[in-house]
Amino acid sequence: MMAIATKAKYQLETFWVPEGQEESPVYALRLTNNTDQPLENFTLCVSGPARIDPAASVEGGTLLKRLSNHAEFAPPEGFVLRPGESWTVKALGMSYHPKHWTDGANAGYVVLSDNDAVSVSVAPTRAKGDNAALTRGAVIYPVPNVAPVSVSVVPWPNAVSVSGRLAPPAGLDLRPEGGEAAAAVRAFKALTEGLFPVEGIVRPAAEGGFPISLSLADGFAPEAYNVRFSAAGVAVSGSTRTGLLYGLITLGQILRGARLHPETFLFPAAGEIIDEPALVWRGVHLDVARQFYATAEIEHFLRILAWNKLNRFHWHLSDDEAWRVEIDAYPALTEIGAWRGHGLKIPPLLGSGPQVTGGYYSKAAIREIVAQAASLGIEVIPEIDVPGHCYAMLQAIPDLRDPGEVGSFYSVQGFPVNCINPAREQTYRVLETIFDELIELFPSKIIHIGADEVPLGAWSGSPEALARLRDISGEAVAAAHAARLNVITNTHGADEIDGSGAAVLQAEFLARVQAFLASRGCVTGGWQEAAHGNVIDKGRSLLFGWRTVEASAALAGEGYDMVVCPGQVYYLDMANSQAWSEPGASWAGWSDPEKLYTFDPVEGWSDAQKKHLLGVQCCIWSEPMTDRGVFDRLVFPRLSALAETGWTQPQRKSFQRFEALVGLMPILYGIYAEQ
Ligand code: TNX
Repeated sequence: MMAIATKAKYQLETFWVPEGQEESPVYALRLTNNTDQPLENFTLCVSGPARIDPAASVEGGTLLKRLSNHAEFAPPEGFVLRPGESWTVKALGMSYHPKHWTDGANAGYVVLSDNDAVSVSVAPTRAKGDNAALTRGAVIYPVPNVAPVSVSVVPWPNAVSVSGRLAPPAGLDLRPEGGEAAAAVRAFKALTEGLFPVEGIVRPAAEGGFPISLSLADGFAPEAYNVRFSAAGVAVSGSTRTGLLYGLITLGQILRGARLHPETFLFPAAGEIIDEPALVWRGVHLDVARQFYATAEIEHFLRILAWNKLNRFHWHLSDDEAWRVEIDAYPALTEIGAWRGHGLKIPPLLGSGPQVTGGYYSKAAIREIVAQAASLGIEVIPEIDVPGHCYAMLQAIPDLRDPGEVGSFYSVQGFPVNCINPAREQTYRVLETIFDELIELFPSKIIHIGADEVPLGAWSGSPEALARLRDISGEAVAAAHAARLNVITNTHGADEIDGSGAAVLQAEFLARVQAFLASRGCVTGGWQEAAHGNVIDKGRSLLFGWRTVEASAALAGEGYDMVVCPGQVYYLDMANSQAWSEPGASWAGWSDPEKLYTFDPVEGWSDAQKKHLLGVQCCIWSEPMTDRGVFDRLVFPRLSALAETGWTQPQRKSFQRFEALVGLMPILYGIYAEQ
């Protein structure tokens, strides 16, 4: 392992000169030498969302290496960077233009002639002509003195008829009847202790707890509940443990509102809340490949999901940038695939610096997380993204590529040859072993296999794949596909591959993988591209519609069960506004909390199509999440807005009410914007 010096005496600043300025659009990187020694025989490596793509040209230096957003630049031959001086290298003609301060390089280092890496301090990318202060941290939603409702509950329940006002009790003295009620109490106690450790929400009568009886009753839908208030105590009922837990969460929220904001909210003396969710699937997807989140972070995040009555955690465990789940049969997947760093098979990407960074979830950690989720009414759906998005997997198991493959194709994120090969028996052997291990770990009957963003040119240089394509579709299709080799696509968004040779090969692959999963009693989850070729069994699949609501409706019309998660509103890596000063991406659009809240996920759907609607989901892709203050700003309160869309009947939604209540909802890292 090479030494990594940590004293950052070199400084990197990056600039974006947008269209309309005096020069043509330019992405400039300026390195300054703040040491007292000249710097020579060096290169500069950077990573961060911005990619120097093949359409770009470089001035002031040479681009030595590029892997997605990792780039290595060399200064001109013989160049010496003297103390106090700067060197600028520029990229022109980039097909993606940075639009937000998190778009540019957010890590950098200098590599010296002995291969030592020296960290460089990096300032956020500035856009020329824009001096607005850069924002991070969640926007604060102050609780108003007068709110449109008297009790604080998010997502808003479907029937609230409460009256009277009690002095807010100090806490809740929970008195379960029966085993399921006792389990709901245990889960609620752990939940509130985790989220609000010093509030003592659950407390015995001796400490001022107000009596709450809790019992199972017949006649409720699976997640439905009823909370009945009286001056002597509260009764919570439901037909399941989760229903009871949800009743307690509603009660806990009412208690917090009344205790923390007594001028605005009350604790009722009479009346009841009768509640059930509008949609079965109220999901959150988290990409842990682009950035790693430790078990502690995942567990706390799950608590926040439960507090929002969100019930599906779609865990994106692999991608080009990393593989995050321990697989006994293939230890290389995590030994190699879970780590990035200078000199490793996966270089620093997306803001990870020269040091070794990353991690993976051991099987023990996953079991703990899955059990915690189950206790909170959350089903965990694992995703292994295949056959595309497999760069990390292929570093660990190169056998999944045709050894005779020549040339290259690039994914939309700029990874070369990142697809495992559908024409190899080895591919299925390895995947089936991996899926068997996942099935053993995850009780969910849904295994998500990704299937998104396979490039148009995938496998066009693989003799094995071309032979297979010839067998399925004939010589002409195979020849047309072979002609795609080395043709650069994907420079203005993900390729549409429907009808192409890549789609035919992917369809073959998916049909086979799905048949395997079905033989294990599992439903195949996939992004909407899994429908290409119309080969997967609709009765045993669930698709995630990330493009438009119309495209999701059309797939529902074809008979696919759908979860709706359109990128332009439900992708929480998209910025809150178009401003440069906002963090996040905006290739799919942008949405502030109100836009997300008021968005109708089934606009224009027919009744027949709605029969195939399972629910809604927000997706947290992690490319811009190098900074946890960015995470909080992007995810909250939009996560709660999605939760209310999933839970509350459309006619009962009100953004004005949501705005007044959402300030009481917890956020993951507790980082708020400076006021
Ligand atoms: C598209 S939409 C992706 C992800 C990226 C995301 C960034 C889809 C299924 N794939 O690989 O992380 O955009 O917004």
